Amino acid sequence: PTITRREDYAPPAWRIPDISLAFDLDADRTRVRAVLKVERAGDGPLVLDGDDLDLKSVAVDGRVLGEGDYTLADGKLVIPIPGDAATVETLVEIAPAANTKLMGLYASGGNLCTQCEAEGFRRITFFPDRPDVLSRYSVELKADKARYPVLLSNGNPVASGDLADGRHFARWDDPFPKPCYLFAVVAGDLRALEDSFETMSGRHVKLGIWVRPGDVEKCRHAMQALKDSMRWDEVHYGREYDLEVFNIVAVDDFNFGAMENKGLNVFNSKYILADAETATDADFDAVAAVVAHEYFHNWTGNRVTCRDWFQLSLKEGLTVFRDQSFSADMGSPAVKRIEDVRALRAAQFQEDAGPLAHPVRPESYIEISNFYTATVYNKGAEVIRMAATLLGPENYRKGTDLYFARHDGEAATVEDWVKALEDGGGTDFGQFRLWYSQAGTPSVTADLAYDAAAKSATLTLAQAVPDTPGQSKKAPMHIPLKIALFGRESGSLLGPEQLFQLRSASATMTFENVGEPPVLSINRGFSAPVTVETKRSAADFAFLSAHDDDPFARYEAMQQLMMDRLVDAVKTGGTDAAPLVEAVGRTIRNQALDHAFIGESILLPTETMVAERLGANVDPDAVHTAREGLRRALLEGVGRETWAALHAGLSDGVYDLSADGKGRRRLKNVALGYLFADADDGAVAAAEAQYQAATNMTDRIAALGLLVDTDAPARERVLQDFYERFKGDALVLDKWFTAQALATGEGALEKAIALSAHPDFTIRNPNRFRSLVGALAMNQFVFHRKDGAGYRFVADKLLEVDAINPQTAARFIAPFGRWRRMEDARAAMMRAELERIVAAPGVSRDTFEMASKSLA
Ligand code: B3K
Ligand code: ZN
Repeated sequence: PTITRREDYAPPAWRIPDISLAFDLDADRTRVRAVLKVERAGDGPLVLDGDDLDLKSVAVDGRVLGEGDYTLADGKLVIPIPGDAATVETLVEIAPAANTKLMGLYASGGNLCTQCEAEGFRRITFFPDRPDVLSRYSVELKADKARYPVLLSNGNPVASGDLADGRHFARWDDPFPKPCYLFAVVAGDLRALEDSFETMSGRHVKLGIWVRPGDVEKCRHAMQALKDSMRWDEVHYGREYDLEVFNIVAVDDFNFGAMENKGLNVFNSKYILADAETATDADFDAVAAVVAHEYFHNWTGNRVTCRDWFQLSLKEGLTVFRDQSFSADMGSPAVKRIEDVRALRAAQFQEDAGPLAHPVRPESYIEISNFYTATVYNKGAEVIRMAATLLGPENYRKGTDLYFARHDGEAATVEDWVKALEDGGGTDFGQFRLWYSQAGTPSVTADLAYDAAAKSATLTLAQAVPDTPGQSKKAPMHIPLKIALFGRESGSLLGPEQLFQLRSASATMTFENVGEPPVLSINRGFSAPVTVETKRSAADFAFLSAHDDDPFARYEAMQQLMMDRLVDAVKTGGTDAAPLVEAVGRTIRNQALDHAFIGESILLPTETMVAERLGANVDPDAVHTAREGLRRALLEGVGRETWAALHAGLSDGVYDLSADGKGRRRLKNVALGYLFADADDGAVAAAEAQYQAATNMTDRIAALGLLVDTDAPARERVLQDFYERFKGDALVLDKWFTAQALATGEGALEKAIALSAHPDFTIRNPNRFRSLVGALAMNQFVFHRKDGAGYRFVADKLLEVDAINPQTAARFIAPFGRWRRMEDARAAMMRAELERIVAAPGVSRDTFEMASKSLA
């Protein structure tokens, strides 16, 4: 397969300032007429990309070309054009209903919709499918009015009306030049939740969220999030919305979360539809975060777009940072930071430590769809967060203002972004740029020495960046570390927090007037995406978990305490949980802490996190045993009555979506989880009672998620009940599959495999596929079952879906890529599955790239 390299970038030879598209829409056969105004910008013929298009005719300046006048091979339509400008017209036919890749124009639930990023536009018409070709679009849609009463595209609506034979049309103009990956069309039987927004300059924008007729009421949370994001972007970045309308459409069949098409976002319905009965608190938060993310792309992605796909983090890292900041402002910043760091560690740290590690700005790819990764998105966001920390709020804002002023209407690079921050913020990011080019999670070691006589403390810091595929011998990074010392005796802060910039391989930092033995608090707020190794003891972590005033650091101390216990239990069978039990007990009794924070900090690290920490020769059974053992030790140690009282005290039946309401449910369900550690009759009864009495999905699914792990009769009762209640609701049925795929009890794998034959299971819907197969691959204990049956099942399903939808399939390679960390027998079986996948006849380039790199 061909490799695309960053260093090979060349500007386009032709500009296309204008394009008009006319669609004759039909699920089986859609005709697309494209008229391109082309202007020469370099040498050579006009080269247009096309994939799976049935070309009917090509004309240049009104003259229809014969077969000898152009060439069409390997997805390229090459048209020699003698002069410097021309009008090129093509007519193609496409088959949306047969499009199982869900890229280009496809059918979902009887409606038609598009997905073009990254390279889907070429499946709609012939065009230079690259983000640095920006055009003004004018679009005409024609379709049967009864089947497709709603016709939407980008930009502003300019005309609509009836045609003969029960058909109708709509015309849309988008005045803002855009790359083709932001193009969208939707046709279907949809209803809108409508609203409006007055922008900061007093313009009125018509808002619509389009869904199935029965789902309109489930769009209220998304609509509020949209209006909140529009205001937030004005206040925090000075960015105003620019069209007369903003539409969102929710579809059930979608390869990922959502898409920021100009003025017409298309969403996976999972990130729009929400009400108390069907969506958890986490679902509500995800809806708001994704709505905000896609809205924020209007400036970071659309008005300023990417020059080439190696610059992807320019829009994605920045937009993730913006949506994280928005969610923090709308809810609890401390809890949001904890959740974001947990997600980063679970996905990105693993990626950075494995065979698929790559820099935030990658150097090469086979298939760009494989690079929508946690590194590009989440580490990219951390890099911008560090830049903002180093600049401070005012200078960061000067930098972003300059970025928009300089690059509005352009296709920019990561370098343009960093330069704007430097020039606007008045700093030098020379060394800081390494965050974009060097892969791997830096590790920082910190050693604190105290001289009681001199009343001084010395902190010795050192950094190292691990080797990653294709990169070794790395230069030291520019790492902003927020640091503070606490007095062991007084329990209070010894001087203000400091921002230390670690820029060399090692450095020291001295603290004067330290009148008592200090305890180190480092990387507060998770100021840098690094791992920190210190010689701090269990007592130090217990101390910090009680005294640190930085919520993240306090959370982190408890997590370290737990992680150290778990690692010790796996390695030596050690069982001394006393300091941890004491710390957890103290935390849950602390009235000054909010419920959500307590819930997060007393949650045990996942089995996957423990495996990652062990690093090598992992036996997932031993990890499971150790973690379950610690869970029971906390049940007994803190006391069953304490957990039961905590659970009961928070079960007051009040439901609202305030931060406090969500926090109460969070802690209540964490308490139920501990009560369930030995799944005795009392715990099973409590969980079943909660399931039955639940007034909302958060409480109901939490109880179900515990009950699936028992073989008590309650298990089948609640599963059956849940199915009957929600079988008509695809998103909720996904939860039913997921809960079972995450179970770890007797015969869990056989039960999951049996579910793949359930009439409601299908590999055609990505959400459903992920709900079962994706969840199973995340279930470390079961996926890694000793006999290799988990690997076999996931690999079989992955290959099955690869034949129809490569993008969805390729995502499931990563769990196999962890083979190097496993004990020998499992490692060999995982490798064997990867080899089978690489050698499978007809394997997609998406899956081939991921699997072959995972073997290396
Ligand atoms: N930009 C899209 C992601 C497209 C993924 C293509 N494989 C959604 C987002 O990040 O906002
Ligand atoms: Zn995005």
